[in-house]
Amino acid sequence: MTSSAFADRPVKKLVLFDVDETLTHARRQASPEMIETLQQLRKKVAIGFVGGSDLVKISEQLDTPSTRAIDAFDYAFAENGLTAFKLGKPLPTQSFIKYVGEERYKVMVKFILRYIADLDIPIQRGTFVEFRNGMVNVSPIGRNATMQERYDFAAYDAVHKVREAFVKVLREKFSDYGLTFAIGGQISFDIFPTGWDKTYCLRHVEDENFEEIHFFGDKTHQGGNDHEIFSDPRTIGHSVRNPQHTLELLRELFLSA
Ligand code: M1P
Repeated sequence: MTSSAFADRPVKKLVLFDVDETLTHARRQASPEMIETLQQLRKKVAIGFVGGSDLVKISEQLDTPSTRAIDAFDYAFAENGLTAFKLGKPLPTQSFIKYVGEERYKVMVKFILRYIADLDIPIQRGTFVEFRNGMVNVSPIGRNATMQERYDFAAYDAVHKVREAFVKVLREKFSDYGLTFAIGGQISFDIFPTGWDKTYCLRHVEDENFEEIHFFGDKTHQGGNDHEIFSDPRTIGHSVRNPQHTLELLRELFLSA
């Protein structure tokens, strides 16, 4: 039995979505077609997003002029669910720095900044480390790269594996920290306590006893930041190529009847 929170939904299922390249193109806004399809879907089932980004960035992508993302979805999970809302109301949270501790964090962040300083890549910009509530995001090019610089870095990284080499070093050097290093987007990777991947958000939905929990994501391969929740026994995983593919699957699986 689900609680009365979703009594108006005829189907007692929850459908969760990754954001970048699943609901929207990377760091872009959702298309009107996607917004409309999600509204239709929400009449049948409960829906939620679970992104690695912080809420500010996800809101830029999923807010519309009339509705905030945290109101348009039943569950809004930023930073893998470390920032969480149910029906527009905040849920309890934990923090990365409390888990790691100031002293250990200082050792790691100094190592990261030195490593970045020694990188020889075509261009570097600014904001190489973004400290968030539930994770730290590290970007070798810097987070304030322009859109074009992002695409160029992603292409360069696909060949030169800058991020892969970086996380390999970090995994070895800080193997006793209990942390996961996950490459999720185009220009960066995330560092969070092991277990605080996207499966973290599932603890916030347990009380609803949904008959099924579906998850749609594009980085579902081993090492991708959708992998754990995609392959978790509590979810039915769907691997998508892009937002258009998500729309096709939603129509086929939920909206055709
Ligand atoms: O797709 C999720 C990722 O989105 C951003 O990655 P990037 O800026 O590298 O494209 C980041 O917010 C990252 O934390 C997140 O996992």
